[in-house]
Amino acid sequence: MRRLDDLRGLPDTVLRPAYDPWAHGAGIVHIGLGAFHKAHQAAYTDAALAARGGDWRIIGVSLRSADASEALEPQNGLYTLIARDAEGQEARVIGAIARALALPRHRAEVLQALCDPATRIVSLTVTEKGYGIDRATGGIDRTHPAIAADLADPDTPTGVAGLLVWALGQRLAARMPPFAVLCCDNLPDNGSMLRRLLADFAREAAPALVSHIETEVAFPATMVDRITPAGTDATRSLAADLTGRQDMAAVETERFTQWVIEDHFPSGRPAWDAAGALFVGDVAPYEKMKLRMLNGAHSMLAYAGFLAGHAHVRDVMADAALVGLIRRHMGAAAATLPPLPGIDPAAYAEALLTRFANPHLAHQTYQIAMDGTEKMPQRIFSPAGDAHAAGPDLAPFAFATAAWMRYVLGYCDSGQAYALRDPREALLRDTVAGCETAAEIVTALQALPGLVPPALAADGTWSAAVAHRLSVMMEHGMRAAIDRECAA
Ligand code: CS2
Repeated sequence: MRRLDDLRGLPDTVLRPAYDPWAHGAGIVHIGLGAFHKAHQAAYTDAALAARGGDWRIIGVSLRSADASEALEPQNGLYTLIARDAEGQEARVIGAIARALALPRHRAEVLQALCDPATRIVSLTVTEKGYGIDRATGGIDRTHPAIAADLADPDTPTGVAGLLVWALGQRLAARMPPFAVLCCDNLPDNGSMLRRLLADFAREAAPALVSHIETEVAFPATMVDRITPAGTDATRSLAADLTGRQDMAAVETERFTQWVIEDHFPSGRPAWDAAGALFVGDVAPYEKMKLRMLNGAHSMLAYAGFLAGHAHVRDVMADAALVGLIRRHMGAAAATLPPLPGIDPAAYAEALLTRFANPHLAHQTYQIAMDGTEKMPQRIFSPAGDAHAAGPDLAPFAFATAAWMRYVLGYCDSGQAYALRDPREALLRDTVAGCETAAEIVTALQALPGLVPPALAADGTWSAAVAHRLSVMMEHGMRAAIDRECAA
């Protein structure tokens, strides 16, 4: 079968770019060329190019793996995006990606793209752990491998902070305007978070750049949303069936998509609004709602579901007791949020339940469970802290916290072991190794810096509520713990 490398001869059922991709230059460097970017920002950019044109194609960069580059470069950046839910399906070839580079292989090209005056935006999806943020201070985490390497050798950058600070320095020296830095990861206040990180890195690596970063570089905040599992062989064979082409870069996602962006792009931006993105003055309330309701429920159901034997989110949604707990969790999370004009939290929660139940998405609970120490603070611990300060019922957060702690033990109820896949895996394992009781585990894990808000961890009622649930999970298994929690 021919490889998908041009737009000719595709079946009529497949949508294709309503513009000539090769007639448009690149204006964005995107770091983190994974499935999520291909299903989200690249799709919005593709639609924006079709609607309004502009030199806004994307130079994609992977910091480590060459997989995305090897899949996309032979296809001239083209790939099939398959969006499915119970209501329907759409296959669309995306033309927004101009190049797919891997830093270890294409270092000179990546650095050149970052310093190119045509590059007006650098966007990122490197996952929470990709940045190297110290959760306790908001500054750099010196134990993060890329931060450590780039502080030692700032002229050969390998990580986000190192690359961006280096490139901003080159541009400033050449009297070229900075690019806007657009963080598209699920982190609270992601724009200011990244600004703080870069300024802190520069304080050591390039002190003359600190005030430039703090005052002259734009870091618009965003809330991104589209549930996109990692692509599999099944994705690629579905794409081949739909397009009649071999497509090594195909992505499957849901039909729902949402992007809320702070409109602060001094050197311009694609017409993402024409593609359905919402531009607002303050993204924070949207980000908080999504992190606490969608991602918070996701993490809770991933730990509880994985340990109850559910491989995928859609299987969890066939477990009535767990669905009850997910609904309860979303209600508790919604109670910690400020009202958002035009958004009804109850309707948002119901829509999330429908999205989670999407029968076509093979979204693994084990995938969502990974990187817990990077996800739990903003998804569970910080809303729990707010709920604690305000006084309402903490049971949903205590259950979610206990489920994560049970997962950290690293073995299923059957005794079978699994990898935690957390950047602090070794620390977590050491922390719980000497503990004998659930209460000891709770105390030890809550004492790790930057995770649970200290005022919450210090409250004996909270810790007892978590420890009680964890002991049920350890003694009677996750299934029984879910059923008991539901009956309570
Ligand atoms: C998920 C998210 O893997 C995870 O932790 O909660 O990737 C989630 O699917 C997206 O944020 C949805 O927009």
